[in-house]
Amino acid sequence: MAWRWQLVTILLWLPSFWTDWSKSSRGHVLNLDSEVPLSIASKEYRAAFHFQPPQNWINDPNGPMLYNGIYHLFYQYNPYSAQWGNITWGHSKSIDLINWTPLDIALRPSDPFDRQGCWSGSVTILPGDKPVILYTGINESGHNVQNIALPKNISDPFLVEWVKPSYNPIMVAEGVDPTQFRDPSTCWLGKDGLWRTTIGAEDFERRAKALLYQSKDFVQWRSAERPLFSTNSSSMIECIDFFPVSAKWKRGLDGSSMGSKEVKHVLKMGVFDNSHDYYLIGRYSEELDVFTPENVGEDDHRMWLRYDYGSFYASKTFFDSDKRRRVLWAWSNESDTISDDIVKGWAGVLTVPRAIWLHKNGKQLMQWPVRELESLRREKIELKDVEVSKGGLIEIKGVKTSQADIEVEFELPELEKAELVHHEWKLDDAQMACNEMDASVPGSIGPFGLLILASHDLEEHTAVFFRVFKTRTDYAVLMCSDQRKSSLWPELYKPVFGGFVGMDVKEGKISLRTLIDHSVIESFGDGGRTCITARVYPKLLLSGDTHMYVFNNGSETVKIRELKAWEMGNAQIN
Ligand code: DQQ
Repeated sequence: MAWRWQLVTILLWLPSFWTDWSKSSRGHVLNLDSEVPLSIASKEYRAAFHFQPPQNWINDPNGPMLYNGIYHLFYQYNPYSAQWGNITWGHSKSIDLINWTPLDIALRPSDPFDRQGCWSGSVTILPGDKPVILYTGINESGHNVQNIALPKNISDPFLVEWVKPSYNPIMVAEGVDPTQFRDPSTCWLGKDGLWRTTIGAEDFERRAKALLYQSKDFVQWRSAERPLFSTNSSSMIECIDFFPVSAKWKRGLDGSSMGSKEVKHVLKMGVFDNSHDYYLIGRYSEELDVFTPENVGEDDHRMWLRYDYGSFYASKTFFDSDKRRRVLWAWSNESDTISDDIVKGWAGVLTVPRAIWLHKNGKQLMQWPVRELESLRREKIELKDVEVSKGGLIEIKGVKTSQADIEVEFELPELEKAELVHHEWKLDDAQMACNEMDASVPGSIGPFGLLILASHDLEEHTAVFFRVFKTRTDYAVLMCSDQRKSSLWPELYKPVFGGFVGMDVKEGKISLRTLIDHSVIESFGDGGRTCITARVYPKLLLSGDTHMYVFNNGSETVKIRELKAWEMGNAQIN
């Protein structure tokens, strides 16, 4: 691979770049070859290395597993349209988590117990290497019931066909709203020989419950005396994921690992009302069969942690026993309109597979794209020790910036210079803080970061950046992904996302990795401590003239200690 140093263009900061974009034309861009007007339906918005089906609608990842050396991924899929509906389980296989081959649909609505849809669920591999699917069926009355499906031919290396035994459903709602009872988790085995699964539900007082079910044989299931967890702070919770993490090692644990001081548990819940995935870290008592979170108010979900502060929902992990790691996927929805999706003929992507582990502080999870993704890295450019002073804008040239992987480490100036936070709300609500203090609002240490998928005049750009504050007792680092100027197409959802990076800023540095894949911008702050995924549709993708800049709009100089940017190749996806 050619490793080369690139010249950088240092431009002056022009404040008008930030303000004048809205005056520009909103007309179609002409493709000079064909003279056909290009539109938001252009294939330029499809991803090159994020998982998506060849066409139509995808939502939740379901039942990821490694079976006989092959990774399988199932997903909520509408085979007929780019809108949610007619939900089946799509199925693909891979040997590296990056390149995927489509297989036949694994589950389709077919029986009274799933006539109206085969909704989310999980795979558990039973002793003797027997994979089993548990999934939610929507029955003829529109109720959520839990079903089982088994491979038709266990010696088929790709497990293409799945059968639904006639004894389905195996669990029906008891004491909870039968229309809000779904998404069985991967099962774990207790010391008592009973299998367990947890299922999200809403009771008649509109309180969320992670119900617990137990079974000796995977056929007869009974509801446990108590839920695994319940909370007043949310109504329905979806796609629960419950898994052990090592408090000592970065490596992942099998779902049934329990019973040691070094094992903590993660309970991840999708809050239906706001489509955010939250998680709690705590202890699972095998004796009582309950999960108790550590250090966090159970009854205020705004205090819970998030894997990702952007467009990221219905995530699911699995234990990769080959590489001894836990791998996470999530659904990232489009932020254009449904009518755009129908014209495009597709909607939804999955985030890149991320390894996930407990930070050594025991208080939060860390995430990082699996190493296999690096096989797609092509041309590389590097920068070292470049100062970016107030108003500095440095163009990163030499790689195709619409399909790239960028890692940058910033060296911070004296922390004493950080702005003092006067208004406490700024520390409560990161999204609000990013909203009020966008990249054009000057600060002291920051805003600094990347302008991504930017036009040369910055009329279009997505800003991913940091700002450091001084609080009464410490420092706080804010990470933002601001999509408000991401596109000149009208009628798109262009939110601002933000999260605090609970890092020790006294070390004097902060890193950012961003994966840019056409309409996907997936960012990892401080080595994967705070992540934000955004969906954007810049018009300039159609002309191919995309730019990327490092910027600093704070009064204090920050230094790019090292920046590496790789152009990314195309994965073979479905
Ligand atoms: N999506 C599925 C449900 C799940 C929801 C339906 C979460 O099973 O609760 O497609 O996105």
